[in-house]
Amino acid sequence: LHRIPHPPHRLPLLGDVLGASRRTPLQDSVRYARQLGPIFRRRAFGKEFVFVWGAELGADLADEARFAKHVGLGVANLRPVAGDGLFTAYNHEPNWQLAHDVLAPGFSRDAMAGYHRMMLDVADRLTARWDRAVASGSTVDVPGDMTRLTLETIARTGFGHDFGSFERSRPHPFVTAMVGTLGYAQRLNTVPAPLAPWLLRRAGRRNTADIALINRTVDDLVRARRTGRDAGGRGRAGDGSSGTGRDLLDLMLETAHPETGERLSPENVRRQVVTFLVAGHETTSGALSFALYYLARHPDVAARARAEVDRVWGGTAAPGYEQVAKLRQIRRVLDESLRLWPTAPAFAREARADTVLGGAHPMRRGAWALVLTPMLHRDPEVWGPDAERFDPDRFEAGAVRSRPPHTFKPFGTGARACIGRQFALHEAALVLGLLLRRYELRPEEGYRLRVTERLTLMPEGLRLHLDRRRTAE
Ligand code: MNH
Repeated sequence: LHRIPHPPHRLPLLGDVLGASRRTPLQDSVRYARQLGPIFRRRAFGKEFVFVWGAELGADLADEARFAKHVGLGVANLRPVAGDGLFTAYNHEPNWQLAHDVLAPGFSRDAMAGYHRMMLDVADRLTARWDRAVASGSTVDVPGDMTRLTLETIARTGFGHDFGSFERSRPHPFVTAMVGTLGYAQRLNTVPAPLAPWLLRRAGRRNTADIALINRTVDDLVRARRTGRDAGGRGRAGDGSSGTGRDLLDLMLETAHPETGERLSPENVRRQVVTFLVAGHETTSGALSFALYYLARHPDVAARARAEVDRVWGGTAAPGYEQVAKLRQIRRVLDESLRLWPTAPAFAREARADTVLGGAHPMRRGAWALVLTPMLHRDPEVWGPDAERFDPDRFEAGAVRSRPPHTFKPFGTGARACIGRQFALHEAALVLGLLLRRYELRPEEGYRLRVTERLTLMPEGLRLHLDRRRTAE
């Protein structure tokens, strides 16, 4: 450990806090990364973290034979609310494999095709809202509206539930509670563990109330399904003309494991619903928000992507499932936005047995390090001297092939990588296609990108001016 560099001015007790803020731990780490290189340590309030980036060490940590997901820090802090749900389960917990296998069909191609119709319905509510903003000449709140969209999408496709986000002027209480819990989980890392109950006493009480509200919401939703009513639901995945006819909740309540015949317990179902509602919308909302930021900033890129939408979709009012994957330009915009701002900005890897990282850093069994994705994605040796520049052409097929493997990891890696990747990419590409076809996007004058952190990343205060396109129906 002593050979791994750390910031120069360490304070006793407090550690490496000079020039660092507890609101932006991730962005501070990126700054340290630039000074200290592809492996470094940060100590804060009695805890020491090892950060890793760079093609060589990143690829080494991606080796599933020697490393596995580590549940620590922010992820572990979510255990009180997400328990042994898919995202927060320890590798050894039997419910991980069980839930993974039971839920896998919910993310198949067929299932996705079944969700498509509902994704379109939710997107229509967004454009109705944005049309009203155009009519009244006001700007739109991008992160707020993307969060409405992604929450409704996962709730309706996964659980047949309708939060009514577009009918509310303020976020749904579930969202407020969830944001509170994410923020609390992040803050727990910024105080010494033994003092947390005292320093965060009021925040802790709030958090308890937030978790209670989250559990209540989820229990209502599950009870409604069990008794045959969909609380506020308007149609489920099963109503579509294609797809598996079962949504995530059906899969969890009705299916047994194909080999063992085991079923998820009611407590575990609750944990999974919370997990999907949280994991399934924050990150996608951020990804869409950053993509819209860059599209507004780069009219040339937007014009190219828009021309492709017009060409591929033509005048069809409702593009089909197949027509979304054909939007190559939009997919590159999403990839490039996730390169610069991977909205789940780090993941942790632990050694399965004693090993040596990158042939130089000995690690004991269970020792772990954080992969700092934003820096992995900005390594000049991999991405070139202009790595900080937004350029979707980096994801043109030839360019992708010429890069070393394991250098683009917005969805994590290995067995515990994101199960919702295709879901997120389909939803995001569909929405961006619809928005580009309908509007011209203009940045608000004087807006400078500021990124907020609450475990996930979001462009703070991003508002856009919209104009309806003449050519749109
Ligand atoms: Mn998602 C795991 C990023 C969208 C559900 N997700 C992960 C991980 C990353 C990630 C990174 C791995 C974390 C780790 O190793 O500790 N996820 C994203 C991003 C987006 C995203 C950047 C959108 C963009 N995720 C979604 C959506 C869903 C979802 C949408 C659900 C519909 N993600 C999950 C679940 C896991 C996960 C569940 C945990 C998987 C597992 O451990 O088995």
